Amino acid sequence: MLSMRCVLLAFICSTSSYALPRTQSGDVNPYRNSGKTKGQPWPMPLSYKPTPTVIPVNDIDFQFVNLGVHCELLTDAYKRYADIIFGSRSRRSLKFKPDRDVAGDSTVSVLQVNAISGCHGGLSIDSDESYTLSISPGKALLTSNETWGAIKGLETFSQLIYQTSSGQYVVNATEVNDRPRFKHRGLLLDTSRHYLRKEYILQNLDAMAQNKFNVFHWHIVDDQSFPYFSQKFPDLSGKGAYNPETHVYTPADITDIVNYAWRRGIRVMVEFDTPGHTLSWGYGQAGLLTKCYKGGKFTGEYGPIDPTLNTTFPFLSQFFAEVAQVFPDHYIFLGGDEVGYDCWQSNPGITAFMKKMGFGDDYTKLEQYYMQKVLDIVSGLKKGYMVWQEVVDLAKVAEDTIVNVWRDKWQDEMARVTGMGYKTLLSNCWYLNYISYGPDWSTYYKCDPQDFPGTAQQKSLVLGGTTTMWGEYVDDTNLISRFWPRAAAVGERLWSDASVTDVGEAQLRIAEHRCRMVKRGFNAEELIGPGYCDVEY
Ligand code: CP6
Repeated sequence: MLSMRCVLLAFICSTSSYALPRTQSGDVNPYRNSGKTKGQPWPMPLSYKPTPTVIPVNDIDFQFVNLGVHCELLTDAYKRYADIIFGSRSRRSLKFKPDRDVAGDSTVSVLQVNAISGCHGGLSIDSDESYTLSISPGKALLTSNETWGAIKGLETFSQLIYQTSSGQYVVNATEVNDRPRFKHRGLLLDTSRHYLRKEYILQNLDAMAQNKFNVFHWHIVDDQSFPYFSQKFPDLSGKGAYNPETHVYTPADITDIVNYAWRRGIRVMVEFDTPGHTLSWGYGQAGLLTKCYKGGKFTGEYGPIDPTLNTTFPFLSQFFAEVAQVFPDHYIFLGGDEVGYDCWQSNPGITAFMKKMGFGDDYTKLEQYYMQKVLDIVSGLKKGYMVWQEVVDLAKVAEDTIVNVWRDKWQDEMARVTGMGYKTLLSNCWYLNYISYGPDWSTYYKCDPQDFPGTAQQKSLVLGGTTTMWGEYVDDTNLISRFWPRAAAVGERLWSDASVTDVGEAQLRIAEHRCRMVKRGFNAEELIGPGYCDVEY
């Protein structure tokens, strides 16, 4: 009896105990994949109604047919998904020959796509990502209000198709009606602690698309290096990058990344974190950072940006004007976290400024003075901004500011920040740069950003969250495997309905989803425990 349960729940048995399931000699290996989870989507759609009817899919000359708007965004996506579903054309050598048990004139050879609008429309936090998918014998139809919904629906369609043991592509007759729970489903990459090459950033965008993330939060510079190539201030990367030739992102690189993301319905939101976390700015921009003093003497060390010099804000105005042009998204992330006061306190010029301004010895007032000026600069550029949580305690930020909670005791912080009336994002429970032995994905899965004490009004201010990969111990060699498939757990939490919380059910699906990622070429690591994927390497 126990062995039968373990045949059906092979993954669960293997996870909870790490012991081999008990079997009788002569039984088949209980780890063998039952195939029951094939063709199930991740993240779970709002409404997903599969039926047992298995329909053959014609992989030889499968076509996408436009019923709605027509544009390159869609034709590009059709080409991409044809390759994802069936492998690249050159590798498709099998003649389409339906298995006997799935044969008939029910074959699906076409996906009709009816996207009503949005071809040239911008991608924003208010873009409509909803879609419906209807698959029945002989007919498959995808509908959406905007092209962005169609892009999401194509991803789901690609996941519903699977191969039988003989290699035949099939899909179950299914009805899907889907839209995200949260508008902002972000993923943060840190390209300062380690430089990440463009090809890995692009690959990560593909993984994001497969998991329906829609914001790439690009923490592009920090204390350790400045890889952003500024046209107005080339010395910033010239002196502040790890290598000014090879370890920089040029305007052309950034355009490539923004366009690649856009085609997948992903916004690129850049972060320039100030006034702390800015040591690398100092090499190429003399006089920007605070000089630290000891015993009346300059120590040779630098602190946060110096808000008291009359060169600081003209520089920042010009710098952010450029950034606003290079990055088309409406939002710029302005950081504002972890500002230490020691260096400011040591500097005689700053002491004099504090006196003149009547700040007493309250350095939060100086931080507030700085932050307010930066926020005003960016508002003046007609951009919106997001900030780390510290900032709302300092400055009068614009009403529509989006605040990212990252510190511990996140439930209290979410209650506090939404209580102040701000739109809020959560990151604290999704630091995927932390690793531990065993299936830790379920802790990410269980964290719900609306799970804090507050009114319905407060909960409605939660726009979603961002999973992070702070880069101290991550470079090109382990970026993908450290993020994936664990980030998929966050992807489902942010996309699927709040009622989708069954870890046992999710475990079967995420194991299959991880295999699907491996099949698409991602080095997505094992996350459940012993087992295997039906994948041709
Ligand atoms: N870098 C920057 C970081 C962190 C932050 N800002 C960070 C520190 C500790 C944890 C998580 C993130 N590495 N610029 C804070 C937002 Cl636990």
